Parts: sequence; C-alpha cells; structure tokens
Amino acid sequence: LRHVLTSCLVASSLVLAGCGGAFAPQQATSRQADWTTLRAVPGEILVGFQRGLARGAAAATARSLGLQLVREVPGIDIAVMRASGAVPAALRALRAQRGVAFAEPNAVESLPPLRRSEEPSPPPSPAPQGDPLADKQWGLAKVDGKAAWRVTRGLPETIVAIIDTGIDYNHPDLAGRVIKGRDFANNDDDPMDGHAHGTHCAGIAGASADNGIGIAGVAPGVSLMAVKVLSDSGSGTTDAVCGGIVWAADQGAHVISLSLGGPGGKEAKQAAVDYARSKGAVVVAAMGNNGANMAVYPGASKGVIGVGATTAEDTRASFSNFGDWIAVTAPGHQILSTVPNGGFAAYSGTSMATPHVAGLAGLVRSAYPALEAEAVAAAIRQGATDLGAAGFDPQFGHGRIDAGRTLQRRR
Ligand SMILES: [Ca+2]
Ligand SMILES: [Ca+2]
Repeated sequence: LRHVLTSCLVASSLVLAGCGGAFAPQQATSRQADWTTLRAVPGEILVGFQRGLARGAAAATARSLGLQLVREVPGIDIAVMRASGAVPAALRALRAQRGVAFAEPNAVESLPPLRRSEEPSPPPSPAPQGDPLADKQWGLAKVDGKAAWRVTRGLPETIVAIIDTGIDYNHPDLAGRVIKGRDFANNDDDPMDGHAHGTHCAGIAGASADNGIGIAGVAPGVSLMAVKVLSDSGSGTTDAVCGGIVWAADQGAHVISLSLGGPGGKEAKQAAVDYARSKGAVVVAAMGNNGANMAVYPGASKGVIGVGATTAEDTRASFSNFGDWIAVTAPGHQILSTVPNGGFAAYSGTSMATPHVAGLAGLVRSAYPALEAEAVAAAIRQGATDLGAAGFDPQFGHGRIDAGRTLQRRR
C-alpha cells in the first residue's frame, strides 16, 4: 500500500508537503490543501547515475539530449540538469539512457509559515545557574532527559548536524556550541538562520544546560553543526537538501537531523541517506504534518528514523503523519525552544519532535562511541514507551522516546 500510495503522489505531480513549522492542529486540513500544488524548480531534473561511471558522463549525457548541466551533487553521482523544453519528455529520454539510475524533477522543499503557539518573550533575567524556562519544557521532562544525563549530557566531539534554515549561532543559549557549516541556500560559508525554524530545532536537540539562560536541549553537551539548505523564507530544493546531507556526513556528523521533507525527490534523497549511512551517520527525519497516512521523504526513506509527534498527554498530535515506516514518536506540540536574536518561542510540528530524537541519538553516541548507526536506532526503539496498540503500530511506531530508559538500560 505504501508503495502504491507513494507512486500515486509522485505521479500526480509532486504534491508538496511542508513538514515544519507550527500548526494549530485544527488548521492541518486547510493547510494541507495549500500544499497540494505542483512545486518543482522549473525545468530542473535530478539525474542519478550508476556508480563507477567515467567522469564526464553527466556532461556527455546532457549534451547528447540537449539539456544543460547545471551542477553536480558530489559523492552520490547526481547531476542537476535543465530542460528548455517539456520536462516529462526529458525525463523519459534520460531514463532510457545507459548508466542513468533515475531521473526525477528537482522538487521545491518548503516549510509552511511558522505558527507560534505563544508569542516569543524575552527570557527572564539570567540566573547564575539552572535554566529559567526549564519548567515550561514538558517535552524534555516527558522523555526523562534528566535520567539520561546521569549517564551523559553528550560530548563535544559528538556532532549533531541540523540540516535546516541554519542556526543563529550567536544565540546565548547556543553560543559556543555551534559548528558553522555550509549554506547551500546561498552557496556560502555562513549558515546564519534568518527564519527561526533551524534555530528552534537546534535548541531542542542541544541548547546549553545550567547556564542561567532559557532552556536545556536533550543533549546539552554535544556540538551542533549548522547546515543551511532552506532559505530565510523557508524554501529550498531537493538537490540542496541532498548536498547538505552528503556534506554533513563528509564532515563527520554522527547524527543528521532533518525537520523537512516532501513527497518529491524520493530517489535522490534515498541516495543521500544511503551515503550518510555508509559514513556511519544516524539519520533522523520528520514524518510530516499532513495528519495523514502519507509518505514524505526523507522521513519515509529506508534507513531513516522516521519521527512522528505526540502531545503532553501522550496522544498522537493530530497533524502528525503516520504509516508503517514510522520508527518512533517524540514531543511535538507547543515545544519551547530558541529563536533568533536571543529569544524563545513555542512551536508545534513533527519538526519539533525530530530534534528530540536527534538529541537522544547524540547522547547514545556520546555514551557508546563504538555503537554503529543501526545499533543506536535499535537502542532508541527499544527504550521507547509503547503507546497505542500493543507493540509497534503505525500511529506511534515503537512508541514515544524515553531518553532516560534508552541510556540507562544499556548500562
Ligand atoms: Ca540554557
Ligand atoms: Ca504501540
């Protein structure tokens, strides 16, 4: 069924689902309608080549079919080409070429506008220690972060990459913790976040603890790597997302957190995920916010920990997608975290659930550095609190993560 559904979605012209942001749950239906429009970069095609082809194969293929070679995604044998004529005809011609593994439109990846559950407020006056907003962090309490911290708070040599709109690396509750990575949206080396989504996700995974400021992340000791693949308006392309995943893996990221996605770019995202996995990275991605049994990628890609969202009452958040590819759920409703310019705000979405899991993966990796990616994923699944129908179910996966149990039971 999953395969059929996915095929239908892709065939019916790249239905796009934003996976981020904050939703009042009752708005999910109308917002979903907004996203079901054709969204691909005009004329652009992602062409995957079989491994081991000679250098220059992409250029030769483009030339022979009258296409323009725009750029290549290093490491995974994918080229971005532009067709001046009809894209469907170019896709057919490419798929018939020897050495071409796949061809698909270069999708637009975008976030819905962020809806704040509450207005951002200036943090209380800094205290000498503790985290003044910690009592509002129901998610961190729910996953029992403090029990996990008795084993580890995460090590700075453990790198959790946040592939998103960038990170405000000057935020006082993140400063000194962020590795400035690449900006694939603007093609430069400054991944500053002018949006808020990425900074919010970064804080959930790893805001500093006991510094007298704001909140604490799940893994307040790890390093956070900022990889910007979405612009300050929250949109990007499949090739930028793939480029960011490959780049983070090449830089040694142990965990890759993806609070983004859509039904497009399935083949290219799978190639990027496979590459990151081959480098040993744990890949975590959002299930999406359509409130439906609907596959978005990379959340539904093979080898990914797909994350759905739960509420403070341990129910499935109504906007959270579900399906038999889900791995776990995590808190994703009215989650307080960091936003640019030193602020804090609460947002909702599977985007917010995902970095809880990425932070937990960072803790597991810190405590057990020799553990391979699949074993980290298994530890997270096995430590989860079963919800809904007994055992694995498509609504909650293996359950809502429990950081304390995951870390403690491996001792
Ligand atoms: Ca703090
Ligand atoms: Ca269950």
